[in-house]
Amino acid sequence: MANPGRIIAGVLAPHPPHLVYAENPPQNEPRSEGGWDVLRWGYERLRKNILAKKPDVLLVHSPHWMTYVGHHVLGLPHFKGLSVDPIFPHLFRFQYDVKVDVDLSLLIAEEGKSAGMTMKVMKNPDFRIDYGAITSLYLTNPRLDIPIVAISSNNSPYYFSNEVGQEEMKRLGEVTRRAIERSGKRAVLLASNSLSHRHFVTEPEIPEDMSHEHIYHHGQYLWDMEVLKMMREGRTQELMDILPEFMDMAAAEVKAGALTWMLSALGMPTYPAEVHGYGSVIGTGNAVVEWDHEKNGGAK
Ligand code: 2X7
Ligand code: FE2
Repeated sequence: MANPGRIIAGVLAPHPPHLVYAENPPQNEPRSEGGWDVLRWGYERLRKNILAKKPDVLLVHSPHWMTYVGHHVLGLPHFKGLSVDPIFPHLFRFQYDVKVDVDLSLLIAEEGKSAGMTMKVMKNPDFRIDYGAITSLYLTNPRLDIPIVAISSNNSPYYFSNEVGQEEMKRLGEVTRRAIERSGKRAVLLASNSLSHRHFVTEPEIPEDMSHEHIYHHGQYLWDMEVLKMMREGRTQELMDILPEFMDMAAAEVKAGALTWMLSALGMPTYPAEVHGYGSVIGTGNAVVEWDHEKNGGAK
């Protein structure tokens, strides 16, 4: 067999569209005066590490592509269009043009089916990729020139329970790892999730006016810090155990499953993760966190 594929890094890659808006890329229509700098510097540091590894493919699991029946993957080689945040269309109207690693998408669908899961391959050429996926992908690789695999968030945590949803995402993580091994590719996994998710309901006149930006309340901050401590100390199994409580107490966006999917694919790493940045966006807690799987011996 040729070289088996491997996961070279996992990333907690939050997707507030505000971070793209603040960067003023030519693909995004609205213009800004900046903002949320510490988080954006965190992405800058992450990007240096990730791009130096020369990944073949970036996989992203996003809560804003929610599917009620099973897990969906993109199944056409090329998607181009306008991604719009329905809540913040005045901040994010982004023209994207991405290539998809269809071979890997199909392997994930095949492995999922073999494991008894419901999988669907998205072949609608007019399908609009959600802003969560595009934001995490853009902030990790602004050139958007590395092929992607986008995976939907199955609704099970909301329809059934946190625990049922988490078990489903763990299985999806194992399936994804097996598919990557078969693919022969060097893969980076992006878990497109914020942490605590209580947010403001009134936007300042200037959205990037940082005098209005702070965590929603102290309890949300304490939860975020506890979770980040566990990541930095390599206590991911313990993190999995408290995650359902975190979801309820902090309305955490990890409920949608991306973090569980990614850590499961990595085999619940025990080495320390690196936190590149933490900051609030409309009051929600967001951290850019990297698991360097290759450096830590996770990718043989
Ligand atoms: O989707 C989001 C998010 N997760 C966090 C903050 C702001 C906007 O959108
Ligand atoms: Fe979100």
